[in-house]
Amino acid sequence: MPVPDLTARKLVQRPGSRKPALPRRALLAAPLLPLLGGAGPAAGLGALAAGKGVLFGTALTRMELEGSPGLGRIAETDAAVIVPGLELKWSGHRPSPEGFDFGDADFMVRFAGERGKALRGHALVWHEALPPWFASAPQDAAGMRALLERHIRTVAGRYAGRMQSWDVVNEPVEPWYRRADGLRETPFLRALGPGYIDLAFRLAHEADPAARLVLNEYGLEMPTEDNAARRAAVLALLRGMRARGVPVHALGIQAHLSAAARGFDAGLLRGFIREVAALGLEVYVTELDVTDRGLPPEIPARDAAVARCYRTFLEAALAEPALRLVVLWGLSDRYTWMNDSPHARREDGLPVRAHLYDGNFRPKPAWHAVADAFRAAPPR
Ligand code: 9MR
Repeated sequence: MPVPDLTARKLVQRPGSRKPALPRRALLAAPLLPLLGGAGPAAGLGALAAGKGVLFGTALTRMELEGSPGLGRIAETDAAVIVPGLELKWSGHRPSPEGFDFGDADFMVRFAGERGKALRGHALVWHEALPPWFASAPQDAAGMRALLERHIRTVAGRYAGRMQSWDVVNEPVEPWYRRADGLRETPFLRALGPGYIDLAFRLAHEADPAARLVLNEYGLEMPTEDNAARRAAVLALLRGMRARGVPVHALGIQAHLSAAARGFDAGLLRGFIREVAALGLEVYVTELDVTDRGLPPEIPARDAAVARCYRTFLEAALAEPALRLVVLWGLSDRYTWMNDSPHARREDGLPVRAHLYDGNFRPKPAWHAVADAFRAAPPR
């Protein structure tokens, strides 16, 4: 049986630029990361969230920032933490097996540093967004171990002290494979077995002992059988990691939501967050966005439903004190992966209105819904 196209991310990667890397000294001279509380502008969502002890921000890319000054302005206002959306993936800085090209990643680190923003790294190990040469790299245990060691030491080491957190392993779970442990079969798993996950976290911790280390996963928030299997696999994985003394600090719930989906169960989400917290871990919402696929075309109705979805989800998640970070997977409808995904894009061909700002960087009802959710949240 062929592997289903479960996530279907089809956007073309921007090839890494050839600009010289930023000297390490310049990186270290950037303002030290503002952690919880001190980050963000005087107004905006970042400040509202910080008032409740939550770090709030967005993913962005260099290409988007260079294409739209308006995007930089809203990010400056609302985000206290910036996540480079492409630049820290292997495809973003590994042009060849030998080489690293940190031009784009350094641009993003500078963008955040110059504005006093925290940074999160995404992602050290992911089965997607691998460069073309990866397929012909050694896939045996020794070869894969050497590849991971060099990659994580180099990348996490370069930005050590600058990252509030790192997504160390992204999307390791996929019940479709029917393994007892619920893990996804990836080149890393095939070469090294499930131990590749522990290995990646240990390497990341050695390279950047200050960063919070995150296991990031999707499909965890809905009361469906599929999501239940994912929750169970994630909990089992995290429990084992904690028992083995692996340096894992948080679970990242991606939260790619759908405004048309029915049956969201706040109690179930809160119960899951509490189970993760009971393992001694924090919980982050790492990639929040809301597709309006399946809703009628009228904009006011779509915007209202999307806003409701943001508010309902965040009110539930923020009610749990373990929830410490909320990152949106984009701020404006001008740039969204959802129009390129057969699962998230609209069937009528209209662009999705999935984010807090429209394509011209004007705030939508969703912006106010997120603000209201933070205002209503208990402090932590
Ligand atoms: O939004 C990202 C898109 O622009 C990229 O083409 C794609 C591959 O790099 O990744 C998308 O972001 C994904 C994230 O890295 C992991 N979780 C799902 C996100 C949406 O597909």
